[in-house]
Amino acid sequence: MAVVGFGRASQALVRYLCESGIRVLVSDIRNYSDLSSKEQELLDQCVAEYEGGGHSTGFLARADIVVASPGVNYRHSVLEKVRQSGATILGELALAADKFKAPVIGVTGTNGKTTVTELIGSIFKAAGKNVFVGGNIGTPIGEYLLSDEEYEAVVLELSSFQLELCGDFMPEVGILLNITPDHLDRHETVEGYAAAKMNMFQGGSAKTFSVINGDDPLCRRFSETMTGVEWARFGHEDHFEASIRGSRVVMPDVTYELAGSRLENLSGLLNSAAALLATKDFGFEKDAVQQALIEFESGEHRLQRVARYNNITYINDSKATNTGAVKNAILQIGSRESTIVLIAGGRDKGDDYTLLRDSVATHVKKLILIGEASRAIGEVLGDLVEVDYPATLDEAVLRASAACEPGDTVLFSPACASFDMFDNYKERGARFIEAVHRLHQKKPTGMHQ
Ligand code: UMA
Repeated sequence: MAVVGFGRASQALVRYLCESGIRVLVSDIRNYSDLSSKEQELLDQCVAEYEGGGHSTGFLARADIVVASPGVNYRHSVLEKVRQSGATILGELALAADKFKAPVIGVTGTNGKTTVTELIGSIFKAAGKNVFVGGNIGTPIGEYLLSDEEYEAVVLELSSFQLELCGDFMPEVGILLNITPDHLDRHETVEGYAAAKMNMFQGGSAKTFSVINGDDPLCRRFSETMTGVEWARFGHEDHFEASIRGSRVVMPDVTYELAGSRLENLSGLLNSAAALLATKDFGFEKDAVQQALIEFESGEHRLQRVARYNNITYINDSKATNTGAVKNAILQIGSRESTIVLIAGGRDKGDDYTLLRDSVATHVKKLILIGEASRAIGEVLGDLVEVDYPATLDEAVLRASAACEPGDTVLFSPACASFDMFDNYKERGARFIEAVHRLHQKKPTGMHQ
């Protein structure tokens, strides 16, 4: 077996394959000397041969099964040739498909995946269940395969990259939260992107309890192309199986109240309705579930309130790597009547920035654009508001702060990937937080919104 890409997901998988006595070849664009000592040690212990500096047909065609890491495009010309030579190309999910020993809940969609995955995990824990929470959220699926724990459920955040090559994977519960264009540099069209996500529902209702956002136009459009799937819907219509009414989520037998919780906002209510629908048949006590909702804290880098200095609020939304997420953030903050100075930009993913025009025109007074995509974003939105192009994130925070009046909000919500300037969105968010506090020469307070 060969593994292409030696990142976090593949390293866990390689350890699992090695423990299972399978001979593995690994290919990565990084040279052996560029790997960390821990990675080198894993290769030395577990891997038959390593190809560094790129992928070659000659090396990979020696395997009958080739597992592509989530970040490796399966349309890569070398993988194409390897497939033509007779090898099977799989993703980690396809390999794990028949190895789950507990019900699997798969969570996909463009935005909110991490929150819903965490929330479902919290509901299981509040009900006293031992649950594995992993996937795109950061704990690789391979860690589940390696574990001896007796989990009672497996909750997986699943990206379009993972679902593109998911083979026969069919979860007991599948959730589609929303679809807005994302990762078009990889999937090329929104149809291609949605098709990858729809792979999770291939088993239809016979196997998978299929949960979908009934409010979302693209979810509706693409779900109609799936035959044999009976969808349970959440959203704002009274006849949906989980219906949002004010601050409540109403289901046929039970109602949950979210007033006063951190989930009491548009995306929080939708995310809660999805999680409640997905967990409704596990027989949990209402009080335990209600408590999990009220106590839920959303993670870092997602609409994270960093500080308020001189009556200016600073919000870190570094996890917003597409226009759908940024639009949500703008609307959420704008609905509190605060005018926004938006810092955005980074590495372009083929997103359509025109989707931000309405929300920017209504709520944003200045755009501060950084990174590789700055000029492209400026071209699309520059006629609506004043635009500035600083060279660094520190400079962006300084200029955003200077453009604010008391009551305004500095929102860092990039609409792009981070990899042009940072290692990942977490480092990017941490650097934003540092820059905010440095500007005001105070220590981070760790405030959360
Ligand atoms: N590489 C190659 N050839 C390529 C591309 C990459 O050899 O053509 C190598 C790189 O040199 C590197 C490795 O592949 O050594 C990286 O592998 P990877 O990109 O698959 O990333 P992992 O470190 O394995 O992390 C992956 C997910 N990354 C992606 O999907 C890009 C992580 O999601 C996930 O948390 C992790 O597995 C654990 O399951 C991150 C992500 O950005 C958060 N996801 C995207 C998103 O949320 O938008 C989908």
